[in-house]
Amino acid sequence: MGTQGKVIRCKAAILWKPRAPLAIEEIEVAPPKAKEVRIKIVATGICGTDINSMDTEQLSQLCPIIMGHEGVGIVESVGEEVSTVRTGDKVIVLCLPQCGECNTCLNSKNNICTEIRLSWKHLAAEGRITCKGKLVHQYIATGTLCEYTVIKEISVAKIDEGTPLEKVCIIGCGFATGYGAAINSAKVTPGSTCVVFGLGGVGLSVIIGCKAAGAARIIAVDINKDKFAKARTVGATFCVDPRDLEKPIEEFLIDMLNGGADFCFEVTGNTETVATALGSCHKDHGVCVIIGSIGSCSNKINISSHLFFSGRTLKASVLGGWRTKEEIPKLVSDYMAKKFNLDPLISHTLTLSEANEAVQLMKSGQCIRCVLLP
Ligand code: PAD
Ligand code: ZN
Repeated sequence: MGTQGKVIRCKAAILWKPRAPLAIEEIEVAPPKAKEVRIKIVATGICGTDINSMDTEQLSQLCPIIMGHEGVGIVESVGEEVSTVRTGDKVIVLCLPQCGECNTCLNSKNNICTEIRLSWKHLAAEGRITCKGKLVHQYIATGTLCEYTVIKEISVAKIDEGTPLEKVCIIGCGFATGYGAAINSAKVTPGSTCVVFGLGGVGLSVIIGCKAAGAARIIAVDINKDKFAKARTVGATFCVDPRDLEKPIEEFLIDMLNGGADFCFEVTGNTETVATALGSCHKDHGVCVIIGSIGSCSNKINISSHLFFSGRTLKASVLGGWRTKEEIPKLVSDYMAKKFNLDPLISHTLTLSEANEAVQLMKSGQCIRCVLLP
């Protein structure tokens, strides 16, 4: 290939400061070093997490930063010691890495590889990407709103040759997160009742997971009624806007579901909705899973102690509990085997140059997932 070993100049959507629009800039992407992979990004989704983060002051010390973390592409070249992918492979970017060597990867049942610290620092391959002479960070150690990127081998997995990349990019975060929260984290049981708060791409994926697990009733809750039609398409049996009710939504749900839901999911990202979702669970056995990345890390969740004078469980879920490098490619294969449909989740398709339009579509609540093509 003509580009191997050379610096690639290409486009990226860069955030120079919080709350600013994304700037489409030329970046320089250096060749990958040991255990790194350079990827030609073919499609990338925009997630609610990108949108929320872009407006937080915490991102200011990381700017300039390439946003995006739901990416797929083709390996352009690999550094030394890379053994799991090679040039020409179709790959999915993993915003939660799996190193295969840390205590979590080797022993534990959870999926939080200790290399997640790269994600918190927003560094994938330090110093490999520059713009106007400045080092550029990569959001959640990925930064997929670009034409080429360099990331660690532990943050990328090979997927089937025949995969339509423009569809499966959203498996990289939104779909895997929601679907896995139902299947792996909550372990939704056949015949159960489920309530999903927040009907974005992640919440709708929770509904798909609840349905696949055999839930009998799936209640979809959002303050934007425009989301209800899609929720019904993917499996919701009842939709409700809490603002239309005369009593608090948890009281409404406890009455409707004979004491509360078996499983509730917080997928709005609001701290207040956590207590609401927990309070909507059945007091003796209800399980509440928090998925929404609850705003800033300094936020506190206010939960009345009476909610725990019984047997409720409150738990968190990161990237749907999947051990990413092993299991995300299997999810892609499941998509190819038609075990679930991603079409209802992709409401818009634009180009990388239209990244700001995609951000606005997400902010206005009109969009489930917008996939950006080069
Ligand atoms: P989104 O913005 O598309 O969807 C959020 C939905 O919540 C929208 O439909 C809103 O209208 C709705 N909503 C907002 N406030 C309320 C409220 N008070 N009551 C009911 N509904 C409300 O985002 P998304 O689906 O891409 O992501 C959802 C959250 O999940 C977001 O906080 C994101 O940061 C988080 C997330 N977590 C992980 C993880 O691994 N834990 C991964 C990916 C995304
Ligand atoms: Zn995401």
